[in-house]
Parts: sequence; structure tokens; C-alpha cells
Amino acid sequence: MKTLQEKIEAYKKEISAFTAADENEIESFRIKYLGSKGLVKSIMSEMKNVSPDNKKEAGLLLNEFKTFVEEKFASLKSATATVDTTGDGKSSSIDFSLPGDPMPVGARHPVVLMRNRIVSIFQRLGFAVAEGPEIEDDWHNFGALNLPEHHPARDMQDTFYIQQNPDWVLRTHTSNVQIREMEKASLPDRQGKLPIRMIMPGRVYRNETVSARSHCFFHQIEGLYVDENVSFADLKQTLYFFVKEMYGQDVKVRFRPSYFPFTEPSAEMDVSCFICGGSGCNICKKTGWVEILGCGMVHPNVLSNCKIDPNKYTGFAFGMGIERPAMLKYGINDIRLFSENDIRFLQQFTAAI
Ligand code: 2NL
Repeated sequence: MKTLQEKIEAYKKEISAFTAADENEIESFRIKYLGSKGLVKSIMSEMKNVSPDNKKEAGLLLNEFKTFVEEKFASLKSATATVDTTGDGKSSSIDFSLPGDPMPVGARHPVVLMRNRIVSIFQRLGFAVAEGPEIEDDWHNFGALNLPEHHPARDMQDTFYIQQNPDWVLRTHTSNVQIREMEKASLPDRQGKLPIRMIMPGRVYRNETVSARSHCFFHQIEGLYVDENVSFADLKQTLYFFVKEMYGQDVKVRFRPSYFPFTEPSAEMDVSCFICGGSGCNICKKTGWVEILGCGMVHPNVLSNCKIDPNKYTGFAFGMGIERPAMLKYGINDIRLFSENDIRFLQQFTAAI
């Protein structure tokens, strides 16, 4: 007959080799070894057959065996951690040793990359980002901006009108957001919200034939600064800082007088061609200059339309497209690529900053 010691050694081997695939098998283990009719209980009962001389030694042996089985049970439980994954109070088992699902790394869209570059430069100058609706009423898209009733920009040829409501359009620029911000700032309880120093990035729509060079929707960033004593010198200095951060400290800049109904005076800003450095190429049409934005002092009518007193406050505004600088920077030759969602195009920008 096997001695108690031999029996325990044999059980220990069996128990050491035991593995459990799930909670049910752990429970079977518990019942088999630690249950009220389990092995530990029954082996303990053998104490009564041990001679008085060996009782002390056998007691130690059995206690040590019991601890051994309990520790094995604890380690089985912790290896198959139980987590309440559904929140219903019931736990389900998760095998943390399984390999994880691969997580594909996406790429940022080139329009977003260019937008972020522009936005972060103005943020460093204290401009906050503002957004607004893409479906807009006539007042916020045209009227408040001093665009007269019969201005060509309002033409059906250029603007998408919403069929159900002829007062609604797809915004043709992001200026609607500036109008809304100025209106908000001028509310009686919001007087303290001036000055406004904001940039408005967003998607805009024009009823144009889609081609490699133009699309019926594209993206813009506009900027607005309204306060007491804002001058054209402030406008120039802000934009000088922007282009130097954007195109390098050596870039040359020129302002040309221009016309927008919502600014007076108005100007367009060119930078020396960053492709050929000014010696003349296809991008600058051999002029050495590339037009990058339009700007001006906010027209007094626009301020009064938004209930801001033009005798107390002045402001400057500017606007630029995002697609064209992105096309130049990343060497993209067709504007339609931006919205076709061709994965071969999009995944090329993973590493681009
Ligand atoms: C361009 C020119 C410009 C503005 C946008 C603006 C907005 C308000 C008041 C006055 Cl609410 N001006 N925006 C001003 C000058 C030029 O955009 O070429 N954009 C692509």
C-alpha cells in the first residue's frame, strides 16, 4: 500500500500538470479537489488511520498539500482573468495571451495637413478657430457682407441654392462664420467679447464645372481681427509673419490693390514663386510671383450690419484657399484627387507633416 507521502506526491504531479481552457474547467478543478466531497477533504480524513507517532508529520504534510491545491486554484483563476465586458454584472473570460487585432494606421488628408499648418501659425498669433454652418441663409452669406442685390456672386451660375427654401444657399465662402461671430460679440450682454481675433477654416461650394483645376467644393481659411485702432499696418505685419512662417524667412512679398465688396481698401498678396525662386516657371506663369490671398480692412457697412459701431471699431480680414497651396506643396496636379478617396492617393501622406 502506498504511503500517504507517496499518494500526495502523485496528486501533486497530476495537479501541477493541470491546465484549464475556461471557467468551467476551473470550476471542475475546484469541485474535484477542494469541494466538500473533494480530494483534499477525503485525504484529510485519512488522518484517523495514521498512528499517533506519525500524526504530527502527517498533519504538516496534509496542510502543505491543501495550501498547494489552493494556490494552484488561485493561479488558474488569475490566468483566465474574468472581466465584466457587457456591463450586465456577469463576467466573461478573456484570454489576454491571444495576439491582438492589427490596427491599421491611417493617413491625414493633404487638405487637413495644409489646413493644420496654416491654422497653427495663426494660433501662435492669438487667433482662435471658429466654425459655422455650411447651409446658410442669404443674409449671412451675402447680405451682411455688403454684396448688393444684383452682384454676380449671387448668380445661380455661381451659387448652389437649396430647392426647398430659396433663402438658403450652400455657403460660397467661410465669411458667414465671421458675420455670426461679429453678431454674437455685439449682443448687449456680449459687449466684452470684442476684440475678435479668429480664423475660420471650412468647406465652401461654388457652382462650377469640375475640372483638374477647379471643383464645385473646396476649402478656405479666412481670418478676422476687430478691435479699436486696428490698422492696415497690423494687417500687413500679421500677413508678413504668416508667409515667412509658411514659405521661409527669405520669401519676398508684394501687395496689389484689389476690390472686394466686404473690404475697403482691399488688396491681394503675392509671394515670390517658391517653385522657381522668382526666375520664372509654369506655376508662376513666368512672372516670378504667386498669388496666395486676398485681404483688406472690413467695410464699415459690414461692421454696422453686425451692430458693431464702425466709428469706434475697425478690423482687417483676409481669405485664402487651401487646395492650391496643398497642390503646390505635395505636387498634386488634379484637384479632383482630393475628393475621390482613392486609397493609393490618400496613403501617400502617412509621413507628411
Ligand atoms: C480670397 C479673398 C477675402 C475676406 C475674404 C471678409 C470677411 C468679413 C468681412 C470682410 Cl466677415 N472680409 N473676408 C476679406 C478679404 C478677402 O478672401 O481670395 N479668398 C479665397
